[in-house]
This record gives sequence, structure tokens and C-alpha cells, in this order.
Amino acid sequence: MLSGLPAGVARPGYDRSAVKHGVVHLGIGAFHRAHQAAVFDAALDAGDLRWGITGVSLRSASVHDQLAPQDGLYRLVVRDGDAEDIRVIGAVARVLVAPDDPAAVVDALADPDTHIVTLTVTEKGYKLDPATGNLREDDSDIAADLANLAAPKTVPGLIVAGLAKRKAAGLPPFTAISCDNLPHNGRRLARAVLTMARAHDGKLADWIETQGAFPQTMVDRIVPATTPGDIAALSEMLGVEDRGMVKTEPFTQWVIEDRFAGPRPDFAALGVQLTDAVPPWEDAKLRLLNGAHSGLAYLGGLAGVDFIHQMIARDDARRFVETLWDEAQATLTPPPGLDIAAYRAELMARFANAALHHRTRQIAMDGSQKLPQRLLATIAARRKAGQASPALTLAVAAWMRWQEGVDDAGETYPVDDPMADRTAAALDGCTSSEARVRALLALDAIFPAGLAEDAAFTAALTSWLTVLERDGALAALAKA
Ligand code: CS2
Repeated sequence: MLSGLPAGVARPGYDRSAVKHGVVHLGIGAFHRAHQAAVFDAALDAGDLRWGITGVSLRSASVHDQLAPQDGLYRLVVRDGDAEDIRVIGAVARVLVAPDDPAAVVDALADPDTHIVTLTVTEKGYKLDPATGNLREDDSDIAADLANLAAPKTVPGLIVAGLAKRKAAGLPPFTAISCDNLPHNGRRLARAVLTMARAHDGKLADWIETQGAFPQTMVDRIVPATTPGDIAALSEMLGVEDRGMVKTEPFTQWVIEDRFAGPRPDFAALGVQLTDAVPPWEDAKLRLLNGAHSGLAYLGGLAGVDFIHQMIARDDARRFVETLWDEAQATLTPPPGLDIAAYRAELMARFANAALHHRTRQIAMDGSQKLPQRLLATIAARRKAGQASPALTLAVAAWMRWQEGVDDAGETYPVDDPMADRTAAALDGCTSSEARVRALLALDAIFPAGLAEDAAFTAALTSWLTVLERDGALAALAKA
């Protein structure tokens, strides 16, 4: 894998055979490989060999099958317009597939060398109700883990089984860092883990609560899904196939709450920001970057625009984004060191990066889990201040329109969302835009009561949904 690399492709400069497995990562998708793994790789490169990664696939064996034949090595391709920078990442020491061998994952979590557990399991992986944050005990896998942890099926189940084994062995707990785009992600993870632990052993739960650490984090890097075309193009260029490659942008940011249960790399030296206050960073990122992303994804998806950069090439879409940002910005308390005007300008340039090919449909996924923190919390904050939010409301209306499963050209598509059955059932039999808005607003797992009962918000949503259904997404954008 390393032989035959052209000069100019950076490769691991450390002895991989001497690396310890200090990190277990749950959910080893493209995002982890382009973000946290690059940081741990830099730690290894700087000579701190404690931070090799045991990557865990939570669903299929596909990442294992990509990376195992390559001995865990893969290329990180950083694209900025026509410029491309390629680096071989060596931090992933092995990949486990949780459904095939949950005991191996529990053993990795309980290994004395393990100090940090990072997670990118997506919003739905925490099995928390999006509106209330409670563990979804109605979920069959959660119910199974609440009853018995012999072969855990869920993220909280695996973590609790691993921590129980550490406690029994007299080891300290690890630091568990949620790297998903959720506000208070550390607190949510702690809630899921502690609810699971308490169901089994109150003393274990107390030990986790007092000795463990679940720092909040903000993660940021745009990492579109790798396509077969990306792999083919890289193979042609390098003369060797890399099925584990990931593509990304130059920008990367990781802010972590400075609260650890044990050892950690010298994060500050690696460009990671440690702070006591992550929420202002989270809010700025979720409400500006992710909020705009979701709005562009539904409007673009409905209009048949495949990629984010194609949306950003349109004057009307850029104007819509700026208006959405004006609305969101008014709800933010920027963290020290964040210049919002400069951040917005940089974000627009990141969205315009034509080399990324970031699909609107990829971002449209799992909207039920994303809407509350990206759009609804912002709208609710503005309502409290007596302000309307036309652009944010258009984004929510576009999500509603997307639930109908047919785009503006009449093409059907699957609604890829854990709540797709519930949104479809809610829409079933509704004969007007107004009825559809009411039916979807009634889903209290998504919409907080204050908003669902807000007459002005309901009216604004209905008028946007009417335009979207009657005239299409581009017509709505022109009015935004
Ligand atoms: C995107 C994010 O797919 C999505 O929902 O909005 O993955 C986004 O690219 C990242 O949060 C950027 O840090």
C-alpha cells in the first residue's frame, strides 16, 4: 500500500507497529476518517504513540472490508477548487464490526490502553427522542440492552458494558467524546449512558457519573460521501486503488470542553481548541453552517439541483442563505475569538467549493433528527423576541415538502429518515397544504409544543408550503 506512492504524497512517518490503541472510535464513517483520525494521526506523527485507533463499524462490514486489506491505511484527499493535497493516514490500527462481534468491541473499550472513546454515530445513533432528549426505551435494541448486556446492540449498551468491565478490572473510566452535530452532545451521551447503566447497576452508574467524563464538542469539516468515481480518479492518478479514501475540504475545526477522565494527546499543539464553554461554538456552527445546509438541501433536492456548490452559484440561493444567517445570527452570542462576519464569508466560500461535490440528498437525510437544533431552536428563540423568521421558516417548509417523496419534476425518491414512516402516516389523507403543516407540526418528537401551537409560525409555514407545492422550490427561492 505504501510502496508505489508518488513523491509528494505525505505518509505516516512513525513506526505503526509500535503504536498503542488509545482510542476506540464508534461509527467509523468518512467523517471520522477525515476529522478526528487526522488529529490522532498528527499526534502519532509528533511522536506520541499512544493514540492509535480501534475503529468500530456499528452496522455493516463495509468499512472493515475497505480498510482491512489496506492494513487500515487510507488517503485523505483535501480538495480546494483545482488544488488537491493527499496524505496517507495511518492512525486506524484495526476495524471491528460490532454486530458481528460485540464482545471484541467491549474488550477494546475495557483495554487498559484505551483512554478516549470518540463517537460519530449520527444524531439517531444515540437513540434519544429529538425533542425531549430521553432515551427511547420503545426502541427494540435499547429494550434488549436495558434487559441484558451480554451482547450489546446499541451505542449506550456497548459503552456501559465496556465501562462495567473496566470497573470490575479496577481500571478508571475513559473519556467519551461525542463528535456528532448535536447541541450539548456530551450531556446527551452522558444521559444515554447513565440511563442504560442505572438500569443495570446503580453503583456502576454512580462511578461513571463521578469518575467518567463526557466533554461537549463542536466538530466541523465538510466530508461528502466518497463515490466510486472518486476512487477511480484517485486510482488512475496514483496507479493503486484505495477503497478507503475520503475526500474533504481544507477547513477543519474541533472544539472540546476541557474535561477529561484521563490521558489525552497534546490537543492544543494539534490545533484542537480546548475551552470551558463549547455551547456558543456549537450554536454558531449548528445554526449557521448546518441550518443553511439543511435549507439548501431540501430546496435544492426539490428543484433537482444535485450539489451544494451548484446552489451557491445561484444569486437567489446565496441571498436566501444570507437572509437565513441574518435571522440566525441575531440569536447567537458569539464565543470569544469568533468574528461572525468573517465566519459567514468563509462559510459561503466553503459551500462554493466546486471540487467537493457535496450532494443535497446526502444532507437531506435524517431531517427529523436535524431540524430541532439547526432550524427550530433558532425560530423559537426569535419568536420569544417577537421576531418572524421567513428564511428559516422556508427551510422548514421545504423539509415538509420533502417528506412528500416527489420532487418538483414529479420524480419520486425515498425519504431517508428514521421517522419516514411517521411523517408518511401523518401526511396520509391530508388534502391541503394547511392540513399537511398541521399534521407534521403535531409530531412532538420533532416540534416543541411552543412552536407547534404558534399561530403566526403555522400561518407562515402554510404560506411557504403552498408556494412550494404550487410553484416549486425555485419560485419559493425567488420570493425568499
Ligand atoms: C451536513 C453536515 O450532512 C449534513 O447534515 O450538514 O454533515 C456538515 O457537512 C458538517 O456538519 C460540517 O461540519
